[in-house]
Amino acid sequence: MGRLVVVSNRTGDLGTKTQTGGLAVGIVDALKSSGGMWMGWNGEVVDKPETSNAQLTTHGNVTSLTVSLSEQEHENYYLGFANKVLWPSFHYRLDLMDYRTEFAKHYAAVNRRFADTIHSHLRNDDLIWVHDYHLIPFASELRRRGSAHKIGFFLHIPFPSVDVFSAVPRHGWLRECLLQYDLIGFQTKNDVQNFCRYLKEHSKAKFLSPNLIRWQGRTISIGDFPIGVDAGQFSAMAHERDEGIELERMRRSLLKRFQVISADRLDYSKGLPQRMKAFRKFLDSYPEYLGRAEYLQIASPSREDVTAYADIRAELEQLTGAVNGKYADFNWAPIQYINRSIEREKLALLFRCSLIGLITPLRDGMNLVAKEYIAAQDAEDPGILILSKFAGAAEQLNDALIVNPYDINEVAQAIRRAATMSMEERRARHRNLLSQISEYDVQRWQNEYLAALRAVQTVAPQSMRS
Ligand code: GDG
Repeated sequence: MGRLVVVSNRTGDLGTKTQTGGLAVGIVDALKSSGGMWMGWNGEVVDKPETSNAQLTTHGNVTSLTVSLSEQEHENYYLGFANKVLWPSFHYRLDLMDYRTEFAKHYAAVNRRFADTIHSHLRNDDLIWVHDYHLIPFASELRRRGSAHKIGFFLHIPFPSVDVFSAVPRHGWLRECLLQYDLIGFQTKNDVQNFCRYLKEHSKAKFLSPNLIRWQGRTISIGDFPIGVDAGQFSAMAHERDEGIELERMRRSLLKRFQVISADRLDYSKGLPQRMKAFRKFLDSYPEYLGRAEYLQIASPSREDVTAYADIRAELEQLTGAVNGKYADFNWAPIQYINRSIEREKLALLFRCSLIGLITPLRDGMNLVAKEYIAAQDAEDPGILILSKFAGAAEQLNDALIVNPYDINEVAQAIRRAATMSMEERRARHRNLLSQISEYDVQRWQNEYLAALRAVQTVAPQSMRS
């Protein structure tokens, strides 16, 4: 079996024993089991990066290959094309899309530089797994250099409907680039459908079967591979400090209080203002919960150099102030809003002692927080997950209370329903949810993706049409 080569915008930390995110754990495990290389940006922005500046470090049988970005590349490739064009449009926010030709130029150039950097390090039998929207043109750049490797792509964010994708400038080019992969993986069946529908309407690709196409002499597989979490590890973290949790529980039950929790990167796709308004609506409609229900929103800072992110932050601060100003009392405030990242262990504990996990993105590829919230619960006294129907996770997690995040009343009603749900129903729902996330965990995600990539039939690459 050949090595695994992972390429992503940022690399994970191979040096530390405990990886912070579930995704990093999955990738590091896969890399260690077959030996391999992880390539990406090292997070540094420098004056003049060159291919020869790439850093190579080895940890056991895994090598990390990193490059830095120039100011211009960071501005145009990362903040520009990736986060002002692809991120908003793939999340159905065409209104926030800001396209400029230099964004696309640098996006292509950085992908070219990534391909140049890694090319001489590749072995013929390497299996290459490329991650996410930053690197769509990566395979086409490698093919241009004669690569006949099996190259797979996995999109972590949603693939939008035909009308939305075809509104993205250069979508035809993006399509041609995607079709240079051997396996194109998405989070959900809905994403696969959107992509296939787009191909049928906008390309001459021939469908050999629903998930297999023929294009320019090559065969390309398309599939859904819903990403999961390491449920056992997250649950263990949530149960580490039992004593503190019990005290917190007792305090809450004495005061007849309960906590609603959300944790997200502060991103406009996550539906934070709508969620706060739903909580306000819940308090307006059910004043008996004043003094009892607390909503804790952890919003870790993200992409602060992009204006749309600063705007959403200001809106949240204003909303928190307004709701607390109206309802807070000397010993209670309805909303606790934390605009910084907190330790993963603490997050797990907080999930465990919160009665309701309120996860209502307007769009999300999957949403790992929803799965982590389930993993953190006590089977005997589990909390309830309220989940947006527009999170990829909703395709699997039918036993959550599924809501339309745009419908403030519906979300407020769901909070009420959760607050009054019987223990029997809570346990039954949690049992089913836990078995879902345990069965479809992060290990299974990477096993199934890599098995599908190994199984693809490749033929010699064709040069791309411009
Ligand atoms: C993209 C897609 C897809 C959050 N706050 C803190 C913190 N987190 C952790 C969570 C979770 C991760 O960050 C967030 O993952 P999500 O999946 O919820 O969202 P994105 O970052 O948007 O991820 C998404 C994912 O890729 C994987 O494919 O599911 O749809 O958008 O693990 O726990 N972690 C710590 N402190 C925090 O304050 N330590």
